Amino acid sequence: MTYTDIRKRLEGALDEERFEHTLGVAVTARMMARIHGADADAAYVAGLLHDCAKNVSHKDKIHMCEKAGLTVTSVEKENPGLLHAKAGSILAAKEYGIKDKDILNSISSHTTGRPGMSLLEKIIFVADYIEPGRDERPDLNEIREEAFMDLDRCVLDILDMTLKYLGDTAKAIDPMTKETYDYYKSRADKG
Ligand code: DGI
Ligand code: FE
Ligand code: FE
Repeated sequence: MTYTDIRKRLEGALDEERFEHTLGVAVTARMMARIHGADADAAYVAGLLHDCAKNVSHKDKIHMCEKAGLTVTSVEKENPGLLHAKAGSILAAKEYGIKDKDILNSISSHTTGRPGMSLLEKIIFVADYIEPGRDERPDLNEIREEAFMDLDRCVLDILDMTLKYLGDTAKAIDPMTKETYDYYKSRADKG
């Protein structure tokens, strides 16, 4: 599929706001890839597709993941919104013809992160948070600077804010979010 094919298909699969967000993540990821020495085309495609399963029903997401042999955890069953990441990587492979494992992993890990993310995974994780359409947080300017200067620090700060936000709203914390935080925190502490 060409970029245009992917964008057209996504435009049909997502609502307008989500499609705009997707374009924002794609161009942000492409710029970050240039700065950090990652593959800019891979970053663009991963950015485009990272939320491709956002409008899939909860039932279908669970079904897709189980059919693909992926474990669906109890937290994911109770918060099926989390599953748009794993389901997205399945859809990206099946419906958008993506074969690159690093792109598929970047889609799969974009919501909770995971310990030991690749450069591309970190870029997508961060680009999702800082794309220009997301302007609701006052502390985003600092995070946006970090995204280009110190990627690991930026990943850690985003996880920190996400955990605080989840705590404030009393939403269940996915153990993977906490594990990812602990991993990047211990690396930062080691210097
Ligand atoms: O899909 P997006 O909205 O672009 O962004 P995303 O994939 O990062 O999803 C954001 C949502 O995911 C946000 O409302 C917080 C939620 N989230 C992230 N980590 C966790 C989580 N929700 C739960 N319940 N537990 C988590 O650990
Ligand atoms: Fe998402
Ligand atoms: Fe997103």
